[in-house]
Amino acid sequence: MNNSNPFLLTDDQIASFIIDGYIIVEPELPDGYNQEIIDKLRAMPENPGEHIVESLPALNDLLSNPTIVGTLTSLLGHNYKRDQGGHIHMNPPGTRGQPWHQDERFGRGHQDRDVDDIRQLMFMYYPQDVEPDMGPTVLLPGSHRRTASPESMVTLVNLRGQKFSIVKAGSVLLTHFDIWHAATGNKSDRVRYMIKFPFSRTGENAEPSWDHRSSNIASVRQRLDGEHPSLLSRNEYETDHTLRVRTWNNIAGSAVMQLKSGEHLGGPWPESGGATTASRRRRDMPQLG
Ligand SMILES: O=C(O)CCC(=O)C(=O)O
Repeated sequence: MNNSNPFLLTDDQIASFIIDGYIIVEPELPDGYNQEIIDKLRAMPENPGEHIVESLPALNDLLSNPTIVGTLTSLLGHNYKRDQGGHIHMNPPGTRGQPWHQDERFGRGHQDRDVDDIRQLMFMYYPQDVEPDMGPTVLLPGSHRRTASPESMVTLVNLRGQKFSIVKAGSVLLTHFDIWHAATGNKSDRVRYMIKFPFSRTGENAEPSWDHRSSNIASVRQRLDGEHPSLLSRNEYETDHTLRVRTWNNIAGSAVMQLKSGEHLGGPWPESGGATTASRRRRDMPQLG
């Protein structure tokens, strides 16, 4: 692998993606590029459905941008591909927010998710600055390891730890396909556009496809083990941690890590008034800032 490509992600960025399920990149684009895309979007008589690139060939410049190629290669391997599908999400003033959801993969159903792997991503490009009142996308970090029925998600509103994609024009939000997300209501007087494409892995990595250094394994492991579990459910620490390490192992080829054995759960019986193993561990974990 060519580790000298400056556009590949680092081990630390891969660890963050495994933990949180998203990354925001700001590719360097020619002056006027984002405005050109907006002008063309405004001039479109109707939504072209999934024929986005045919209708807007200038998007090829974004898709071949070295930052985008480096990020997709890092997360999906050298032979990643853009899948059929995609959508131009236009969020005009006065639009109400969507319910939380995980996108559906054609033919796989809502319960079949990649909880311990990175096989498909969503690519979301924002051609204009997105201010808080313009209906940014909201997502829940870590939720890509949780499968939920669409019926149960429609009742959810604000979730602890949710993050809004309040971004500069030209930013691309790349998420694990299964992340919980939604468009929020646009309370401004400006249209918010977002162009979304799915991308997939086509083969298994023999070695990491990002800028990996074996000397970083210990610090990556510390982050996968120690960072706060998904905010959705604090009592699933063991599951969450195992799925993170399995995700690393599924994408890292030969650079595998050992899964923890069950032995760390042994030791002295709890004292009266003391804490259970799980709550002791939580106390030891860094607090959210
Ligand atoms: O428009 C947005 O911000 C997100 C919409 C979206 O991703 C969806 O409908 O699946």
